[in-house]
Amino acid sequence: MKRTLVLGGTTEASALARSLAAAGADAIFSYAGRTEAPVAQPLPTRIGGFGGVAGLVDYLRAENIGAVVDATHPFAAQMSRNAIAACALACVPLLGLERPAWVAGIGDSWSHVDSIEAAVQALPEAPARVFLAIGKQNLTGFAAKPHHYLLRLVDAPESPPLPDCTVILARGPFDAASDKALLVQHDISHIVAKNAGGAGAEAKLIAARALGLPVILIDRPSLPTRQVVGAVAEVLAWLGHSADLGV
Ligand code: 3Y8
Ligand code: NAP
Repeated sequence: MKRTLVLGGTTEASALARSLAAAGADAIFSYAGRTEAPVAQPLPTRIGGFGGVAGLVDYLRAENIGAVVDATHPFAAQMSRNAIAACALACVPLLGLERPAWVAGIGDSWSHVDSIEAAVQALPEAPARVFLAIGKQNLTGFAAKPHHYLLRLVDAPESPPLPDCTVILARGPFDAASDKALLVQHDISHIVAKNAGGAGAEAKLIAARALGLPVILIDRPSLPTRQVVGAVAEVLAWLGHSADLGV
């Protein structure tokens, strides 16, 4: 019996895991191991990198994987690129489960930048109070600007990531009311975020709209062409076409 490998780490991946478990599918869920205690999944779970493309090819063969669903975050570009290469080499079907990028609506004051460095440049020169909701990777560049930073991280950092910052620990998904209260409580003037899409990270943008705050949004990296769907039901249908997957 062929197994399905789910590359996880997002709200959509967790929803897919619940559907696959309910369908009695033979599937395994994969985390990178970026957080100390990731949310438990209702599927057998592996944690840690595969060891690049070659390691993933070996894994696909050794575990008799018949299909891969890449439900990783849009900014997990290296994992997605590796999955495209490894599935091509191992001749294993690959499907991306991806949420659409956010699009500004009425009342939004967003500026789009194409990198973390461009986000730093887009911040004002005069001191501001910035909600940096981009996790704990790639923070050092923001020290170049004299701002107070509010950081929301999943795990406590070993040392303060920036000279003038407040760290709060939270895993999300988040809600707009709480994020609005957070922005007011910390007297935030600017928000920096990744264009992650999805509902789990959108709360801060809804809160920013309500408060009329500017948002600097970092574009998601581009990926090589691959088959992509936007809903769990489409993944289940795709897996259903491979009858031997038993889904
Ligand atoms: C380890 C698994 C679920 C998944 C929940 C989603 C929603 C909450 C929003 C903010 C933004 C941020 C960050 C964020 C969100 C969901 C989703 C999402 C953003 C967990 C998880 C893992 C990670 C890794 C972590 C990164 C960091 C990014 C925090 C689990 C909770 C900022 C991305 O400490 C670190 O090194 C953290 C690293 C990659 C980005 C970064 O560069 O630092 N996610 N997030 C996954 C693994 O090991 O494979 O711990 O349970 C998953 C979720 N994070 O099941 O409901 O689907 O987007 N995660 C961003 O979008 O900007 C927080 O605060 O508003
Ligand atoms: P990345 O930069 O694209 O990947 C770096 C390396 O981490 C990969 O080459 C792979 O290692 C390993 N890896 C990544 N995702 C994996 C997975 N699901 N299972 C097994 N190994 C994985 O990844 P990232 O941006 O650090 O994201 C790591 C995890 O956090 C992913 O699960 C992602 O969905 C989740 N996440 C990321 C963000 C974000 O902003 N980046 C936001 C929310 C959630 P090997 O090369 O050794 O195989």
